[in-house]
Amino acid sequence: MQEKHYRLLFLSTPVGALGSGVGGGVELTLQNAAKALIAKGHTVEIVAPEGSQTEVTKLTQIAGTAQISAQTQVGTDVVMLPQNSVLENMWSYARDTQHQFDLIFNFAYDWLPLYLTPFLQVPVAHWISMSSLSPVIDAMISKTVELFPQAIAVNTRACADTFTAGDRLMIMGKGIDVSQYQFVSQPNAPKLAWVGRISPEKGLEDAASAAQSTGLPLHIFGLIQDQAYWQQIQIDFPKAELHYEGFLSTDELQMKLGQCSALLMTPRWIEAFGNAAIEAFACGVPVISYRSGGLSEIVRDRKTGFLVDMGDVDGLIQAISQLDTINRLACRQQLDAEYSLEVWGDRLEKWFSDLIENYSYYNLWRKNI
Ligand code: HBI
Repeated sequence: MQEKHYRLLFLSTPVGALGSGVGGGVELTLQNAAKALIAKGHTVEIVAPEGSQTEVTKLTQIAGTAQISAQTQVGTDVVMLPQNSVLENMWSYARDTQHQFDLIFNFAYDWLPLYLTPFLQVPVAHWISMSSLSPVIDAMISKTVELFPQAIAVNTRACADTFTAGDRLMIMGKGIDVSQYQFVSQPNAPKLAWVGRISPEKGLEDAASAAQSTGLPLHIFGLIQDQAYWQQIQIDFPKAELHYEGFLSTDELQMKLGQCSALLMTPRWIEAFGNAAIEAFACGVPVISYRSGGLSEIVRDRKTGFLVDMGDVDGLIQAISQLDTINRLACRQQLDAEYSLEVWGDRLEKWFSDLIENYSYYNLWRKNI
């Protein structure tokens, strides 16, 4: 079979600069997807808002006003674009340069990129990085996948099932660069970790409550997206020993995460995937998580951590008391087997190959209608 060499254009989330943490998990997803495909001989250019940074590959920065975060638009059936929208400007760039690429890979969770799919002359693949939040985007996902079957991917089956067109979305899983994470067989002192954007849908208050009850320190990693929410948690749990560590680079995060006894994941929404869970596994850290979204498919209950009913803080405390029954090596082994960049890269390459090969057929068909 002749070696494939695709030229790929990646469009990052328009809510914030790549590397700022505002884009949450999708920033890591995008950079790992680029790494995985470059490792297989393809070329990738990343387009992202001004102020972005990456060491992975060529980066084109686009000026404009950041997009409103979809979490603030839950349940709405309107689409909003600010004046001089960076999302609009990123897609103008894609329109003007599309013929230099075999495929465009969109990471924005927005209506516009979906709607524009049939207007481009090259295939557009979409990564939907969160569960269904708004009917207007959900409807546009259905219309787009109707026109372009296989063009839209999500992390997990649980995430797909939140969309009307869930059965037609590609389940792509996730991969991380395993070589960036050091396995720690025995932490130096008992402590808990929590990783994520500090925002109400992530349920940090439950982790603080469990820390207060067990007397274990809780190390918190991630961007403070909602300052008032963070202040309130410190007021509500005065006896919890909370250490805010900031939004760290992957290397700094894994260094500190590896020294923790467990990672608590307490989402109050359907967690699309939970990058932090596989990063914890890479360091040998068991995950105690609510049964939410993709996390139910990642954490093996009683083997690589514990699954607890959403909101059940007593369940979190119970699981913390049973951590010594978990073999930390099993966590790393699950990661190596299921979430390596090689495994994920093969899956992404196959997906793109199908879209690119079918697309020429689709174009022929379209010209004949
Ligand atoms: N909101 N409108 C919009 N567009 C995005 O791409 C987006 C978002 N909110 C959150 C977000 N992306 C990422 O933090 C998640 O995809 C992980």
